[in-house]
Amino acid sequence: MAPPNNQKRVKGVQIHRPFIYGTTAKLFGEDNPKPPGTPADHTHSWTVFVKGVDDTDITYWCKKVQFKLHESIPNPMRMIEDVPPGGAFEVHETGWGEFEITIKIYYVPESLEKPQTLYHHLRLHPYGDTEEAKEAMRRGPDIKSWIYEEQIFSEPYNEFYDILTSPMPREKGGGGKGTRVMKGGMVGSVGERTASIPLTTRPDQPFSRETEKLEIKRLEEARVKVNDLMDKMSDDLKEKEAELDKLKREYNQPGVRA
Ligand code: SLL
Repeated sequence: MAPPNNQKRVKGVQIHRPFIYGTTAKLFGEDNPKPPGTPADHTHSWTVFVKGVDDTDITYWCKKVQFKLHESIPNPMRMIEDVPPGGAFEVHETGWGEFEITIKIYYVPESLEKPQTLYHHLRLHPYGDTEEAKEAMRRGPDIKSWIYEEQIFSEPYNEFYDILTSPMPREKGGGGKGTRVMKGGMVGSVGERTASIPLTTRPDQPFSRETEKLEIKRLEEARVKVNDLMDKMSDDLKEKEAELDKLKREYNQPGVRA
C-alpha cells in the first residue's frame, strides 16, 4: 500500500517488540481426555500461538495472524483476529502427526507494513537424548516448542511510531499502580508499550532476563570448552608432526632403504 502523503518515516529509529510463538502439545490420556467426536487415530491435542512475552499486549502492532496447517486438517487456513489486549493469537487442534506450520503476521493498518511469514515445526514428542529433552520430560506432560523473537520496526511511519511508543491510558479515578484501561474497557496490568521482558522466569513464562543470563553463561562455557579442545588438538597435531619428522629422518638414514 502506498503511504498517504502526510506520512513520513521516523529517521534513524528502530523499535523492537519481543514476542513468543510456538506450539504446546499434550498426549491424550487420563489428565487430557479426548473430546467426544475426536477421530480414533488422533493421539494429541495441541495449540499453535503468537503472543506477548509475559502475556503483554501485542495487539497495538499485531492486527491478525494467519496459521496455515497441514492439508490433512479440515479448513487448514485459520485467520485469528479480534484478540483482546494481552491475549494470544492461537489455534487449538487435535491430530497424530508433526508438520510445519506457516504463521503469517499482519500488522495494524497504521503501520503500512506488509505481512511477514514465520515457519514453525509442530512438535508432539520430546525427542533426542539431550539434557533439554530429558528436562522437558521431567517438567511434565506438555511438549513445548516455544521461540522468543523480536519484531523490529525500522524507521516506522510517524503515526505508527506514536502508536508504538504511546503509554497505555491510565484508568480515570485511579486504579492501583500498574493498572491500565485497555481498548474495550478491560482493566489489567498487561504492561506498557515497551520492549521490556520480565526479570525472572516463571513456569509458563520461560523468557526473561534470567533466561538470557543463563544462555550467556551456557555460551561462555561452550566457548571455553571449544578453546580447550582446540588447544588439545593443536598439541596432538604438534606431537604427530614431530613423530612424522622423526620417522622421516630415520627413513632417510643410510642403510635403512632396502
Ligand atoms: C507426518 N508429514 O507424516 C507428516 C504429516 C499430518 C498431521 C502430518 C491429521 C489431523 C486430522 C494430522 O494430524 N495430520 O485428521 O484432522 O508425520
